[in-house]
Amino acid sequence: MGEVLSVVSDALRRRFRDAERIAVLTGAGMSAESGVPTFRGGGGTGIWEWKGRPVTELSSAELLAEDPALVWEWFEYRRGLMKAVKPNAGHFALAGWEKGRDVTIATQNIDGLHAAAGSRRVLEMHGNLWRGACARCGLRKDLPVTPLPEVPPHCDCGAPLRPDVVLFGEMLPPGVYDAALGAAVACDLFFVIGTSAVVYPAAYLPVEARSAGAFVVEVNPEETEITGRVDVTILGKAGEILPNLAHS
Ligand code: BJW
Ligand code: ZN
Repeated sequence: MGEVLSVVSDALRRRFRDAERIAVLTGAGMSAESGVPTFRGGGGTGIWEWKGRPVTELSSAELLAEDPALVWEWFEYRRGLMKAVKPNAGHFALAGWEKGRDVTIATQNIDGLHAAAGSRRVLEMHGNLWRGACARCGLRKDLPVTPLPEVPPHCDCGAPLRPDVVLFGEMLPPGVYDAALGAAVACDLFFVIGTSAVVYPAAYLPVEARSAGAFVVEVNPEETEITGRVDVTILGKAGEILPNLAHS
């Protein structure tokens, strides 16, 4: 079991200062301070629900096949929620880390807030809420507005689009996990931020990074599934902890 801290230690700041390659895995908690709801409520209080259905059902390949209009309605609701949100101090801190070093962010989030904060190497493992994808011709199409003029929106080839998001039980986009794994095993310092670390294959990344010799730091207000398998857990909010790491 690693160390559990409630503030950033000087030893960690030194490690941060000396790190040349940093890899980061982020989850829904990264955007919580921007006002984006997380999936699994704090303290095991249950899973995000909408219209009486849990997110595991709403964001499933089965429901998309059965009732695409309902799945689009759920995504339009989410897009409405996200429309007004902005990156928080945590996103901006990560973007600032890129100065003079190699930083890769593998995010499970579909909100686009890392790119909005200025991070350049962002691997979106679970897709993007602001895009649709065509099952017929493979086109990915930006859908930047909500409400959409037609639901479901259509591809240039005429087929209906689906949200370009990785639903439960679906494969990640080709190559994205390999790219994230490559960054994880090549870094000296790995951060796992704002994720309950229960969804795979994302949750393998900190474990693989540590096996390959990286020092692994978790940032989360609560202990999680991964806490016992990292070097240090800092119990705190991303927007409060991350800006503090670079201060000497
Ligand atoms: C804060 C904070 C603050 C709060 N600051 N922190 C082993 C290997 C491979 C696959 C599997 C496997 N075992 C099981 C599977 C299957 C499945 C899976 O993992 N299931 C588990 C739930 C058991 N995985 C998959 O289906 C994946 N596909 C796959 O592996 O394909 C191969 C395959 C194909 C066919 C069959 C089998 C395998 C795909 C997973 C895609 C998940 N997609 C979702 C939904 C996206 C769509 C949508 O948004 O509607 O992605 S699930 C949902 O969970 C979402 C998230 O990205 C993901 C992770 O959640 P996250 O980010 O961790 O959020 P929370 O809410 O859980 O946690 C928030 C945390 O923040 C908490 O800890 C808070 O404390 C913290 N926090 N405020 C910092 N201010
Ligand atoms: Zn098409």
